[in-house]
Amino acid sequence: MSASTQISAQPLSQNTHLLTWVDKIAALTKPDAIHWVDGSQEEYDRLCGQLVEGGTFTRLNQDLWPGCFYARSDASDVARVEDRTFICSLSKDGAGPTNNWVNPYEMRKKLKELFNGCMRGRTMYVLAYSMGPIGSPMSQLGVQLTDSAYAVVNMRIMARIGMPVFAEIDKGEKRVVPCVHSVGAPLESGQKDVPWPCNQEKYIVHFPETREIWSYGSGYGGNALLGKKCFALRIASNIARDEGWMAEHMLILGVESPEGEKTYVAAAFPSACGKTNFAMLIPPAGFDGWKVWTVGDDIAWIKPDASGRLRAINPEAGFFGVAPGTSRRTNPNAMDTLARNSIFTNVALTPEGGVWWEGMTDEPPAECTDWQGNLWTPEISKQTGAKAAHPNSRFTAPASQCPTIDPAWQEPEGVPISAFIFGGRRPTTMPLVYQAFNWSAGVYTGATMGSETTAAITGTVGRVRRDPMAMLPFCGYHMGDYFRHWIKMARNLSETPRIFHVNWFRKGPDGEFLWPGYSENMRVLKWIVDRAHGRALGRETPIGWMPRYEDIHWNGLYFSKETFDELQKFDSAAWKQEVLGHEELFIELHDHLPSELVYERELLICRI
Ligand code: TSX
Ligand code: MN
Repeated sequence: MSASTQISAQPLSQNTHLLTWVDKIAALTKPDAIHWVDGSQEEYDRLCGQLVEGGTFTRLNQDLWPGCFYARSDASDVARVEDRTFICSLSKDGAGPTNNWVNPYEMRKKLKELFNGCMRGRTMYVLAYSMGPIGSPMSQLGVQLTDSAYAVVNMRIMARIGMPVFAEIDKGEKRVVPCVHSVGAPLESGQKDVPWPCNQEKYIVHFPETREIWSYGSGYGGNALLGKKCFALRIASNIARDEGWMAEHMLILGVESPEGEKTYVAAAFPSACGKTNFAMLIPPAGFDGWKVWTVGDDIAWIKPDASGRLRAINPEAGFFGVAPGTSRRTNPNAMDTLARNSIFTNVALTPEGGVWWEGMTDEPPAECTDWQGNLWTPEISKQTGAKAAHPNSRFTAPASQCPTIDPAWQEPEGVPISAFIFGGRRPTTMPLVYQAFNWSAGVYTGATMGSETTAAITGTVGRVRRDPMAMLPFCGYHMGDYFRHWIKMARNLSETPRIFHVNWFRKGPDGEFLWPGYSENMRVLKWIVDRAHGRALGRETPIGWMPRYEDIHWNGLYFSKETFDELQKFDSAAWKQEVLGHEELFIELHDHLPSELVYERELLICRI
């Protein structure tokens, strides 16, 4: 029996592969203790208590925020690190020009150095998780070995974890994705820990062929909660390509008509477009009897069923949402969801033991402690520009608490998808909504989508950044091959979902938004649903089908035909510029680009 086995607390699995691997990683990382995570409420409470004692967590005022905790990260560990994210496929060409590639043999050598003794003085948690409902044929299993209790308690909200997952693993029917995570901050004996241990050197590493994830140096979000971006998108996109399904960076919502007809759509938007707000949309005045149901706000796994229809599951169990801008006015459903049993990271702490962030209320608190632990007041902010909450501060909240969570959100077979929606933040050129002519034209639309850069992303405002299908940072293989996979998916379908492009952010000559957005997006959604069922009219334009003014349900809103026409205007000169912009990405991917997309581009050029 090895030394590591002796310090193991009770293993919760009999799977010999798993036991051997846990021993092997423990021998490498040398933790002081091993804790098999059972996933119970008692264990969660105990871990949160330990995080409070260690200074990572602050227990919020339980009268105001029942079951809620607050954490501040190290100031250098506040977001995903794309330049430290690696796809280590056997061939460089497999990863493509838009991913960082390192030879897997070189990377394994490097990881061995990094992880050697990296958990000294800490506990290694054995965290079994299921992405998707336990037992669903579309679900996938993972085990994350981590020295971060913060990662464990967040993962308990974001995924199904613990005993039922070990039971699933022990059935031996499904492959398990091994994930190793360390904050990279070993403790010498007697050394006092810090509230947010991490390492300046960060590595987020994926091995697509062996389906492995290794993450080093960060405790934050997508770097540390390995079920989310690392597994459910980067590794799952590889599995999906091999098995004929799709792992997409998409929200899923269901539209219910007054007659009780339910239509599900999946939508991809780049960051800062209000994806979570759209996933939790509340219909406006004039839509009595209509309801929008939330299935997921970030990731969709989509697969053809036996009858050739696409069905989707949300592989997650919670929302890891951007806090700033979330309010009673912009997203009351999110506010209700995060009101209890939630974890807040890098927002501001109020003197009453509550949380606050920019945009949460019209009136800021008279004073609070900002995300770095400093005094913040509106006056200080006016003088220095300091934000109370970090722009990428987050809430981690259980999906089950969302007032509009769909009754079918945990259906093992998923929900049927009738339409895909792509979108972006585009001040010009892009109309409010259009429908692509057919599947391959729709794939072209998704492949060329982009968004205006905001200061929060790049520091420069006003340039279009291409983010195909919102997957640029999340596709675990060559983007050109990914487009080909999209094109090929239609072959296995009896009925292809209709594909749409939306833009809530077009501006008029005065620089004002032309469209009120938010709840009013329901009017666009209704046209999309009606088109998907083949019962709404539109007119053919050079870029696709567009609603005429009279094709939109305007009850409850005064919106002039003049403004609508401006919102929907096809600007030939702007589109000539637009297709030139498409070329940038296409040149980069040219040797893997499916010919369908090359032809779609030619057709588009001829039409405009
Ligand atoms: O989330 C947004 N959505 C989708 C909602 C379902 N936002 C916020 C984006 C940042 C995350 C939006 N902002 C939307 C939108 O549809 N539209 C806009 C732009 C906008 C902002 C303010 C107004 C109008 C449009 N204000 C008034 O009309 C008063
Ligand atoms: Mn996302």
